[in-house]
Amino acid sequence: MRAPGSFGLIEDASIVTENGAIAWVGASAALPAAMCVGAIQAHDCAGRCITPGLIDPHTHLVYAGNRAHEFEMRLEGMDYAEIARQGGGILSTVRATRAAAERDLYAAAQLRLRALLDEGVTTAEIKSGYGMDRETELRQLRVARDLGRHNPVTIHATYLGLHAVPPEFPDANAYVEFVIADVLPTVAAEGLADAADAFCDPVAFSPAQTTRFFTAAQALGLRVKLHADQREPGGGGELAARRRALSADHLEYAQISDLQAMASAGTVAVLLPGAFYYLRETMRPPIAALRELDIPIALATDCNPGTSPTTSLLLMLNMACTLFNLSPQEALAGVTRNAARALGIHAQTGTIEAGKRADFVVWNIDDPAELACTIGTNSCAQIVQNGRLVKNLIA
Ligand code: DI6
Ligand code: FE
Repeated sequence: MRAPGSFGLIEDASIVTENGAIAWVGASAALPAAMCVGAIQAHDCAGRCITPGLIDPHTHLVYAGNRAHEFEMRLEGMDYAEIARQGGGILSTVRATRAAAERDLYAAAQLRLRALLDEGVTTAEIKSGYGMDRETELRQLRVARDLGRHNPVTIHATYLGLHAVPPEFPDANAYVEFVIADVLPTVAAEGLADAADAFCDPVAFSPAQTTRFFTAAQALGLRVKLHADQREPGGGGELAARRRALSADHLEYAQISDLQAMASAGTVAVLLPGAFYYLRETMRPPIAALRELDIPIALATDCNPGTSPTTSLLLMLNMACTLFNLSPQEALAGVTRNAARALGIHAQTGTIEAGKRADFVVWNIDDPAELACTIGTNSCAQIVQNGRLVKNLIA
């Protein structure tokens, strides 16, 4: 996955790892003899296919409760915005998350993380945003950090400060001021997040409010990313690009001006086919223009209880191909090389290259396109994370 445009498959290859990093990769016939001396441990993968460890660059997997009832309501014809107006939606998950003890929140998130990891994920981003009061936001972020400490995965935590306006605030502006004065400084001082995020949408926060929040976050050293142009055009992509955001996510309604700005700023497009599917959205993200402008395309689960209740990143590969017409090669790049870019960690992971972290997955497949062509099939045989064999189904 080193370069765009091809899987870069090497037949009969070897990978040498040392101290958690990749020391060498290439055709076995070219393996330098010097690499094979000393206390080496060899693992024969018997011709299986190896990819970089998968990266899920957009999840909300720390939350309590479920929204099955809203799913039923939507099947009966009510739409997402109407459910939100009646007190459901994001705010119903906020109520459940506020009421949950830290250890219960951890246990619920651990189950979802386990499912993700089992499919070959070695790096995941986790957002807060279902607390909206100081205490619960910090609790969500601590749980995200703890998950990373106790699981074979690198976790990137994101403070989703502007997700919705909680009921105790009179308006969105008052809430933005609270977030900037009372939550953001602690998040930054305690190192609880790597980035800050906002939901820029007519039902959530305006471009002006988002900009104000980004300015405060960046002054504290946080990177930014944005939920942009998901339900209607709103200049989200352009705003993200102007603020040098790592990524603009969703983008179904992004306009050409958004994409041009993203292309010049190097902002990654993170597409979320699970939310597109679950909401029965019909406007597809502007794939042709993204390709034309050479904007890196990443894919993520958006794992959340309301609009993308999935823990399968492999399913997103299939959906990105069937729903958005990505090629299997583009889909795999979306959860490896480009997903790393969306988190600003492409120097450390996302491809199998010397010097990068030894994160890779051994699959029971012959052709890497199989990862995208199957539905609900987990062919993951082994996972190496940070140089350690953390899953092994090969006898
Ligand atoms: N966009 C989304 O898709 C999720 N959050 C956001 O800003 C939806 C979250 C939810 O409905 O609980
Ligand atoms: Fe999201």
